[in-house]
Amino acid sequence: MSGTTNKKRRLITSALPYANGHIHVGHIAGAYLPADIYVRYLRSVGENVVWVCGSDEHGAAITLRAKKDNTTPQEIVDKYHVEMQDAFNGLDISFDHYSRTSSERHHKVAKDFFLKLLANDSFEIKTEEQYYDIEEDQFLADRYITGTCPKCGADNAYGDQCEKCGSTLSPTELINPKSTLSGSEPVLKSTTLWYLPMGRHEDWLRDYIEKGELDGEHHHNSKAWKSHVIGQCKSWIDGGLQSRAMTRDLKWGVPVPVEGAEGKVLYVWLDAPIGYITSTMEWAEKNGEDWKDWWQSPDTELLHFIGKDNIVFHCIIFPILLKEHGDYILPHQVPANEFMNLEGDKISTSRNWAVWVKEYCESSPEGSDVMRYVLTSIMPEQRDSEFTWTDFRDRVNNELADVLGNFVNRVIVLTRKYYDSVVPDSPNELTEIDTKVLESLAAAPDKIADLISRHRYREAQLEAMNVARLGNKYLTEEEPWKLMKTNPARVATIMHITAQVVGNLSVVLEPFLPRTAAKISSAMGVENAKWSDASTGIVAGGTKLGDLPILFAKIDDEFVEVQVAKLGNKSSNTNPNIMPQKDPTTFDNFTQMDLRVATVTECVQVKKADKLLQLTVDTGLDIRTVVSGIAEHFKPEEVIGRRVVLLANLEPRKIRGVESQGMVLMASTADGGLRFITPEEGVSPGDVIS
Ligand code: B3M
Ligand code: ZN
Repeated sequence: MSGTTNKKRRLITSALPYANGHIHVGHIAGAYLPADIYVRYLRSVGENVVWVCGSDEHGAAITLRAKKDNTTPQEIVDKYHVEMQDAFNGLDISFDHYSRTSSERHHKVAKDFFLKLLANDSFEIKTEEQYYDIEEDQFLADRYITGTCPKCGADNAYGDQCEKCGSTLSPTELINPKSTLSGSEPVLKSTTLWYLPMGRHEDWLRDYIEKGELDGEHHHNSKAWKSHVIGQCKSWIDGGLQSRAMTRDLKWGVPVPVEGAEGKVLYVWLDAPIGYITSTMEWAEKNGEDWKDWWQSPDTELLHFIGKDNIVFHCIIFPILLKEHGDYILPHQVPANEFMNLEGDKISTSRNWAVWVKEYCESSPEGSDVMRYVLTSIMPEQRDSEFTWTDFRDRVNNELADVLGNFVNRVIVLTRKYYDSVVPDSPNELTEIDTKVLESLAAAPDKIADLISRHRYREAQLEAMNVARLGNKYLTEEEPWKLMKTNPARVATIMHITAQVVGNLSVVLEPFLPRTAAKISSAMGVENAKWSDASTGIVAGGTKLGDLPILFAKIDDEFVEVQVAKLGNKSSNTNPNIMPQKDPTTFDNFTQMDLRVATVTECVQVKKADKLLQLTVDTGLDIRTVVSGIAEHFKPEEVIGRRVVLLANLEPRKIRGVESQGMVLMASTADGGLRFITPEEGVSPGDVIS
């Protein structure tokens, strides 16, 4: 990894995932697997590389989740900080350090950063009107406000964005705004905010982004930024960079370190990228390094692996913050990925339309490499892509099992059969075909390295698999099993060469399939091979090969069906007529309901209202009137005398001129019918239900 060298340093970051939910395959394909491949490759070539990450534990997403689950933000982040790491470990995502932004250390680092910007006059301080929820006694983050979209008229647009038409909004533009916390109408109240005037930075940013683009004109240049990244940045800058508030009126987050700023925290997109710095500090401390070498030295290249929704934060806002601070280097490359869809639809946490990594790894403990393989094969590098379980099955069966697994297995088995597992010595004579195979083999590591350096992981993996294809084809065409009696010297040549192919595979596949590569390298006796050891002489003649279990089990259709059936429904219930469960409520909310047994003593049709019956009920407390919308299902005479369940303390309301003092509970059946809920024998009016 490191040590004191004067070599160029590479600091790699992957987006700090919000600690408010589980990691799914879209996250992995976007920001973690490409970085893991890149870093494993750099380690193999002996580069000075460090890869940091951590949990993003602040922001409205966390508090909203805590609210929903009726718990505290701290409990939410503690839970997901652990569970997200389980997911990463399950797929052998090999961070050098994984941190968290709720730590004391990070709070200090983020506050110091903010104070330096304050001292540098980087902010504009403004007092303005913001939406405030009186019932909840707090200012409302953009995400806490919903209303009608002023652009397309859709309901439930958020304060910062309408998901229907994609427009960027500000909360005050919403029609009929509503607080998602209390449901009440928010009021405007004045507050002070620290703004980052981004407009000041347009000129140098344009140069900075363009430099990434110019580098891109040289086809084989690892500095080349992806065109979709450049495109997004340019359109932001061309649209004019607005000032953005770097503080929020919230209780959860890094407190604004200024006197009189109680109840204010740093904007999560200010504190989160600083989390990369804190994580590096922690790593450096453990490893006897100076973190400043990694953030403040021109010999360091900083690379951010992210998904496309984070581009503006990493290519525009964070560089501005680093520049304003003054001591830091700027990101060298931001190889953002686009999105991965799933079985014909967008991945969605709320609809459970996702493949959850922790769950997958727990149910398929041997499935890490195959999942990595498939995700890399369809990685959304230049455009959105799609994951399907049938494609997963086909790639595992036709590529991993039939090509890679089959080839490696044949080499091991034949060497055992013919030579008691001892690799024959290197041959004196080569045919034209042998020479061609060895030439292709010799060229492969450079080809793969070049593609990885340019963040073309799909193609790189394809080239690595082509090494197995090369070996497979060679073996199939040379048919050593037909020559053993007539030409044993030829067989020895073929088996020596195929051993070299397998030995190379253990090196070039390692970034993609680390577990498989480890199994192969151990069987081939090349455990500690580095990238530069991948050559046509990697496995010396005389090496005794070990055994190797079957590398990849084939996947059957039942597996596919089981996986697909998990999508979209949280329970095992697949009946589309069953209403999904509502959002969680609190025990307190429930105990506020006064549910009673009551008996219907009289019942008549409400005049001029086809749907309504007027019931007189004995509640044990009193005799009262209840209006119920059940006339289409029951005649009055069918209702008289029934014992029912009554919500007794529902606020009285007038319905068609009749005051209704409660609500009779009914079961809505899956076929659209209505049924009474009838208490058991032995229950009388006035009995409380709880
Ligand atoms: N937590 C957003 C996300 O998970 C955010 C990334 C922070 S990176 C500094 O998509
Ligand atoms: Zn809209």
